[in-house]
Formats: sequence, C-alpha cells, structure tokens
Amino acid sequence: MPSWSNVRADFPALNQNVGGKPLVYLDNAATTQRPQAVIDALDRFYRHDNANVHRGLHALSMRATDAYEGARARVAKFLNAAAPEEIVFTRGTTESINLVAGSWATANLRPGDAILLTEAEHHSNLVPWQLAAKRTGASLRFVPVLGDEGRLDLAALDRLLTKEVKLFAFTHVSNTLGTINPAAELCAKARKVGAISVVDAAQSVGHLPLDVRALGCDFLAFSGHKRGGPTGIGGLYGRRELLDAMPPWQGGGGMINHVDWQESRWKPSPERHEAGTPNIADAIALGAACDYLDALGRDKIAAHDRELAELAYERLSRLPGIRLLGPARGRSSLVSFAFSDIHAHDIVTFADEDGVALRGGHHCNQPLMRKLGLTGTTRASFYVYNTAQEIEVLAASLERILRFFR
Ligand code: C6P
Repeated sequence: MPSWSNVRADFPALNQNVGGKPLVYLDNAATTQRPQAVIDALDRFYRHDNANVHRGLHALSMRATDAYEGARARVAKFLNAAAPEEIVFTRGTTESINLVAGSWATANLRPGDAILLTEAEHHSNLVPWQLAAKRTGASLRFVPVLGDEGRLDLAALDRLLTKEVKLFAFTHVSNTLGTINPAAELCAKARKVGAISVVDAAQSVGHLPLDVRALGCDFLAFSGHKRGGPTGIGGLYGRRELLDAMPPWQGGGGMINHVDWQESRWKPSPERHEAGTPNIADAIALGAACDYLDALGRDKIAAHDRELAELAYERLSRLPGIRLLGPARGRSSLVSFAFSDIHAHDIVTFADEDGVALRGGHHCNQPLMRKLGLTGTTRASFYVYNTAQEIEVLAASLERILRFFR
C-alpha cells in the first residue's frame, strides 16, 4: 500500500546519481517515472499470463483476456465512465485524438463547418484537426489566450462558438503555460451550440481528480506514461452512442463480426476501434497505475502538485530577469520560464550538470511560442515524488547558471 511518507521509494529510477549528483527529476510533463507496482505488473504478465487476447480458448489466453478487459474496467472506473465499453485503448493522447479526427470528423464534417481549438494546443491537438479540415473542407478557429497568464479569452470564445462549430477540442491543462482550463464550463458551452467536445487530458489525468460525466465531455484523450503508467498505452473515453456510430479508423483482426471478399461488418465499440493485437501488457500495467494513484489519493496528488508549482513559481520569480508563464496561483504541476539572454537549451544542459532534469524548447506548441514572442521556454514539471527541497536545488542550479552567463 503506497503512502506519502515513503512515496519516493516506490519509484526505483529516482534512486540514482547523475554526474555524481542525486537525480532531481523535473521532466514529468514529458513522462513520469514508474512505481514498482507498475513494473511488477508488466513482469508478472510476461512471466505468467502472456498470450493473445479475445482469440484463444486456452488457459493463458483466457487469463490474458480477463486481465486486459479488467484493465479497461479499471480505467473506466478511474475516469468514472458509464461503462468499460466507453474506453478504447490506444497508444496515447496523440493516437486518441487522431482516432476522433480520422473517424468522427471525417464522417461528420462538411464544407462550411468549423472546428474550434484554442491557441494553447499541443501539436497533437492541432495537426490532426488540420488534416481533418483539409479532408472535409471544414475551417479552423482559435480561442485566443490572454498574455503570459495564458487564460482563455472567454468573451472571444462566446463570439467564436457559433452554430457552424461542430467540434470544440481543447487542452484541459496547458503543457507550456500550466494553465488549467475550466473544462466543464467549456464542454457545456459546446453542448449549447450542438458541438462535440474533445478534451486533451494528457496533462490532467492522474494529476487532477477527473470525472468524465461531471465534465460532460463527449471525448477525452489521455496517455498512461504521464501518470506512472507505461509508454505506448493510453486511451480514448467516448460516449458510447458516439463510439458505436463511428466508422472504424483502422481495419484488421479483432474489430469485425463478419468479413466477405468485398464488404465487412464491424463489432461495436470498443473492439471496433482496436484493430490488431492490442498492447496487452501495458494496458494491464496501466490498470496497476490506476490502483497506485487511487491508493495515494487523487485529491492529495492534486494538492501536492499545486503546492509545489506555486512554491516553484514564487521561488523562481526572485531570479533576476526571469519571465514566468502561466498564472501565479491555481496552476497545474509545472513552471515554464524564459530569460531573454540565455537559451533554454543552455539552461537544460547546465542544469543537467547539477543532476536536475528539465525540458527546454517549444514543447510542441510552436504557434503559441510565436504569439508569445519566444522560441522556447525552460520547463520544470512535478509529480507525486518531488519535494520542496528539490525546488531549492533547482533554484540554486539556476542561480549558478545565471552567474555563469552574466
Ligand atoms: N506533451 C511534453 O513534454 P503523447 O505524446 O501522445 O503521450 O501526448 C501528446 C500530448 C498531447 N497534449 C498535451 C497537452 C501534451 O502535453 C502532450 C505531450 C509532452 O509536454 C511531449 S511534447
């Protein structure tokens, strides 16, 4: 049973030195570390239960199928979906958004329709819609973000959300600004004009308590690896009637009821959208990550994240010449900043000498960076195992870097 008092001990990769210094891992928005419970779930599956799912009648295949479908039910419970069938396993957020863009958007959008996005979207929630717009003749609209605080311009949103808008896709938490968008309010606004809502929850699932029915979203995309789960697994939550009405976006084994030479008929969701052998072991380990996070307590995780991010924002604001992005308070678990005289890649390289792992660059938000007049930022992002003391190590490292460059 995990507990906050020894949470770091649950994550083996944290227990190492980098360049002779204890590792301070602050690149959690890119990917978190995995707890032993997740590593054990992978190991157990491959040692004891490894077989393909939904196809075999032998003992191992039945055990693998039960564990895989059990993981789907576990993820559904984690998100408070109405049924396990509302969860489609995918490679992650990017693939989930591409699934909706490739299937729902292709089937439903026409010339004259509009797709509404925000200016703070990750490329994974922008490029698939650009492709869908090209295919269907729909246009793209963008809700502006206001200044460095990065909050959405809700007055502009009300003007942009006209009846032509058939789909509103937005990020719950910005991976560059740390802004938390009012997701339930945005979904309600979309519903009012009859638009489908798609929430990019890459940076919120496993950080904020999240309930898809309370949010009132139609689709929600997430990744396992940003919340203690394995890479290569994530999911798409979709309302069941939408998923069942959508055409398949990929064809292959496992998703059909009947195949003939010229035509085939599809299974209902979720199988319809999971062609081919799925990522069985990682889905099962994702279920183990849900158990781990629930045992820690999701309200407590959110409070811990927020406390560290606000502490970091306050501590770093004392560094001369720093430009901090995103709101000072009520922010998500990351702090993003820039210095006009030092490139983000130099900061990340020098911080690495102090054992501090950061990320520098455009964070897959190129248009937003251009709007902010930046080429990139440096980002420190936190998770359950990070501490206030590590923020002091980060601040000391940045002070050393400033002294070196100035
Ligand atoms: N952001 C970051 O360092 P995937 O790669 O499919 O797991 O997640 C894509 C994605 C989508 N939306 C948001 C808001 C994201 O932050 C990400 C991933 C990483 O910020 C890698 S660029």
